Amino acid sequence: MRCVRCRARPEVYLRAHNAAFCRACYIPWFQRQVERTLTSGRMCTRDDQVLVAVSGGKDSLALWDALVTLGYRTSGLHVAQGIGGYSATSREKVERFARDRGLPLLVHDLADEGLAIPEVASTTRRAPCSACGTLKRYAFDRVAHVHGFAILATGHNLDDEAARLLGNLLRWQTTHLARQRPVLDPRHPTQVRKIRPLVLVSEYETAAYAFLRGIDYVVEECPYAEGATQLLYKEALDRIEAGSPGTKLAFVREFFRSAQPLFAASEPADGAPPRSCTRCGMPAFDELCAHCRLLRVLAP
Ligand code: Q46
Ligand code: ZN
Repeated sequence: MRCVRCRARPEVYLRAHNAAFCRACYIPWFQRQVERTLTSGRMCTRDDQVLVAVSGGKDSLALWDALVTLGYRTSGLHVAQGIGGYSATSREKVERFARDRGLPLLVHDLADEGLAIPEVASTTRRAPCSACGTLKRYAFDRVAHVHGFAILATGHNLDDEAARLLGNLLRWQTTHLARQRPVLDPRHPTQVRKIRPLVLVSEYETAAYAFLRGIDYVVEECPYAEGATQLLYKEALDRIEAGSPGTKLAFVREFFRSAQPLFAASEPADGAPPRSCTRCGMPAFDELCAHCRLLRVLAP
């Protein structure tokens, strides 16, 4: 097989698209996929200021790189989780990426607030990923709100989205299915629009892009990632994809196109909108938001 664009020797083979690309043609192909998702989902325009959540992994750094190359106005946000060497390396990669390209970066270090994930998890007896999810989501909204951003982009890719969809379907979580979409508009004055411009590019495609663009990203996984249920779903989907290339893309794309609107229509207005946390003013479904409830357990 030759590069489908220029017939040169290919470096990237995409079975899902029945295509191969040389380096020079793959990079713009990937960026076009991202641009298409941005425009078809009406995610943002080049006039918007987009805050990009960057963990230091390949997906978020590839996303930031693609957005900058496509001419979007961006700043990075790194939430450091205080997970030993993993967090230190992640922060270093993000800071170097921003510095080398002269891009603005905000760093929010949970350890500075006494909220390093390992300590929070052991004191509250919560699973580390559950505590991490609560603290990260809060930090994203809070930092974006305080710094006046209206849009937050995250690097969730097709594999993440497919695994999430499979998990939601296996348990028929209709409320979650109604809210699983690549653009989530704010439902509270302190919330920002959340966008996922990589939802239609696979983890392999993103890794190939990061590699060909020379992006230096953190390769090691978070030590708490192992054993997550999502990984089981990803493995199952990988096996299906190997036997039937393109299934993941069709699964997610057709869900967004046909099924998700039906779930959304059956859950009018996505349930009751959040109210304001009495302690911090951020979105809450109770008197306190999930973040402040966690703080109350830490310091009753
Ligand atoms: S960083 Fe946090 Fe992930 Fe680590 S503790 Fe779990 S949720 S696995 S994306
Ligand atoms: Zn609160």
